[in-house]
Amino acid sequence: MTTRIRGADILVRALDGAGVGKVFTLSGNHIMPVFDAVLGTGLQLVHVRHEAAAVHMADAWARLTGKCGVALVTGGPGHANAVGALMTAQAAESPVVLLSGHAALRELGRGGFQELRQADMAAPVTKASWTATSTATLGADIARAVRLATSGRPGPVHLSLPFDVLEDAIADDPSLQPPPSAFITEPQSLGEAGAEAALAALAHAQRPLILAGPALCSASGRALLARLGSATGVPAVGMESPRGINDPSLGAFAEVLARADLILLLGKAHDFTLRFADPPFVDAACRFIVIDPDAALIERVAKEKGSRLIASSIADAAAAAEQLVARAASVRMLATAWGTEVVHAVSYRPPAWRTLTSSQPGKVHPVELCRAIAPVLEHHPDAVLVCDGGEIGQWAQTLPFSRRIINGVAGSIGASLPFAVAARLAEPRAPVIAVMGDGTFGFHMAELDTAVRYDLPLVAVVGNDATWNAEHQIQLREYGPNRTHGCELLPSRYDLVAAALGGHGEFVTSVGDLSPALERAIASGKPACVNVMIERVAAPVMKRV
Ligand SMILES: Cc1ncc(C[n+]2csc(CCOP(=O)(O)OP(=O)(O)O)c2C)c(N)n1
Repeated sequence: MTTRIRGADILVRALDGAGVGKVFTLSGNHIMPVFDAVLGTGLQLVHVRHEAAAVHMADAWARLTGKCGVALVTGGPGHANAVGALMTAQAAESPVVLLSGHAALRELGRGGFQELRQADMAAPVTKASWTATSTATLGADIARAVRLATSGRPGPVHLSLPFDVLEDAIADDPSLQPPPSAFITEPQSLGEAGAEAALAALAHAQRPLILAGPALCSASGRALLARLGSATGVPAVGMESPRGINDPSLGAFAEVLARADLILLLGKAHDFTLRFADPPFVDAACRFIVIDPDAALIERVAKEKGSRLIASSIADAAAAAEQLVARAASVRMLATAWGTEVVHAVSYRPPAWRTLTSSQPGKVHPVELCRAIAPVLEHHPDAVLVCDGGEIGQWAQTLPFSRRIINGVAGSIGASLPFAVAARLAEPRAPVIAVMGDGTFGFHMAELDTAVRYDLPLVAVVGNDATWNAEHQIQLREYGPNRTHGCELLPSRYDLVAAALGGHGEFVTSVGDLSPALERAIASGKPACVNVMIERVAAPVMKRV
């Protein structure tokens, strides 16, 4: 007798086969067959309080584990809620698959429940976006989605799942499950000639720089960049912030960038983060090499820089970096003193910060906040630091710590609590510290409930200035102190929100109370909020002169 199998079971089997592990989800009519199919399998559902949070969690999971992150949401409004969060994953080059329930194929055009052109809606924020058309090909759809998300420049992929495609049962057959090879693609390799050309050009430059994009800004990506830097003698810098060359993590990097005579863009988009590599940010005579998985991004540099683009190759950034490391020994680099100069610039932090104290009673300066967090990170190299929010997120990014997740090039605030929940799942032992603004905390505060339900201790450190301060600072600068409005918040007790949801709360108004409060929050073993009243100051600007 032939066994019959539902589309939902084929889907779950394929996800299991992909080694996905966890699926971040929020229930809904269209996807209940999938919830049912998960029972008794190796997949774990993590059910959350907002669909965007499910995507943010899948994103953070992917960034920390290097595996594909999967979010599963219901059709129509559930899908619409999830789509916005894909932009953050896209700009962070994070491999995420968004699976959304969908009106049944047999109801389309007839006014089906929550019928929506979902694939069209997700298309601009994904590498590929489509709707499944048959039960028999669902396994192949999943393999394609995972393969696309994780290959080339990693990024999000969307697949809509019509209800009848999930519900229909067909005769089971081994061919319904794609082979392991269907989930992966061989990396695009740099090739001997491409590697030699890049290394030779770097060796002859006086002040070369290698710039990498977000895909190489994970802890392992940064370790690879460090190896690339020492193998070639050319400083290799990862860029993942919307503040680009002024990212406070990069210290006084803008000063050395302006003096570079050759820039190798290694999977780093030529874009606003580099101020389009125009003078005075980049020298008018600076030459470029581009190694990138996307021909369109190479084309962009050719158009922008003309003959100053001296070499280019289509290749995946990580694979290319490994190939450059392997071949670097054969090349004599001239750039050692320059390399030291770049390292000093990037690690620069104003000396005055060591002793800076708040001048406002009842408030802590963001520098003091970072000084209190630094020892926790030093004692726990496996900790995860999450930085989010406007100005306070920039201060937190000055902490020199590579196992971190920031909101990223999309410049979207609000993901930090979902990020922290996923970080705790990826790192069950060391502390997860998420620094965010008070405005930011409000986006996904209900995810503290998710953390409580799944017993995931994390520490949300809220820099509470009762303001959407980044925008307030723009008003101050551009329109003057008499025209600031529409950016005020209340000095709310977010710590009590955490306590009300079953977590731990700390309220801090003086620097002396900060470290003990952090320690108590970590020791509580609960999801915690340390609500710190801070001064309303602008993000740091790192100028050495
Ligand atoms: C999704 C999204 N909405 C709005 C903005 C614009 N924005 C950037 S920073 C910011 C203020 C953030 O306030 P808060 O989290 O309190 O941090 P602060 O700037 O006060 O340190 C806003 C509204 C954005 N970047 N992303």
